[in-house]
Amino acid sequence: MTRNPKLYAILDLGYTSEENAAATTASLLAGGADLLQLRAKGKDLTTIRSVAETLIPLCREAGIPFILNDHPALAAELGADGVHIGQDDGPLTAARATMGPGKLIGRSTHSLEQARAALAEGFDYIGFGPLFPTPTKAGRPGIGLEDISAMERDVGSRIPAFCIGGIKRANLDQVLAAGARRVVIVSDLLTAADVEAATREVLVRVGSGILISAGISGDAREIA
Ligand code: TZP
Ligand code: MG
Repeated sequence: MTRNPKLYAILDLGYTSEENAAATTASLLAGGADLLQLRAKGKDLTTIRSVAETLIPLCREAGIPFILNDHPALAAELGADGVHIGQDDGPLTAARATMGPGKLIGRSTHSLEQARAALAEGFDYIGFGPLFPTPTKAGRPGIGLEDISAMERDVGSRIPAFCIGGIKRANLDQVLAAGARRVVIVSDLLTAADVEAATREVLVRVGSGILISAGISGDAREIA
């Protein structure tokens, strides 16, 4: 059944230790995260592989797609449900060829123009941001809230588009009021005293529960 993803959670090893990765992921999933990404900047492939192998069964059990940040070849080897790549990580066709059919391929976008380009290229979903400057992606300026409604109109109505970057429970209303319909929240969830409760709170606040046409697209519907 087609889902209407609202909250994309990222297990970022910059915030969560390898030892706590599985327990924290279990909390994100129990709280209702719709997708789960493993982000492990600066970690070697052996570490990423071993953490991923503990998270994938949790995601499978929850029926939630497991997405690897970067490393399409490792994502394919692990049998991940998708891979997330940045602006400098090459074209969709290369990632699609590596991953094979029926997998989710997402693109980070940092402007309305890049969001439109990712849609035109055929990505399954996008991240849009960072809305605000954030230590999780240090050195990148915030793009602000002004373009969210145009992005939702042009891109988010066609493929899932997740606003990202500096979003917290404390500013979530502002982001939603600007027109965001789906979000990624990293540090505010991973550093919450109760990760499961924080995740659930975000989901309730973002989700109207109304199915719309822009579900996960194509073959990937099956795993979403
Ligand atoms: N891409 C754009 S902003 C960002 C990524 C991975 C980090 C978001 O993390 P946080 O902690 O929710 O600001
Ligand atoms: Mg990348």
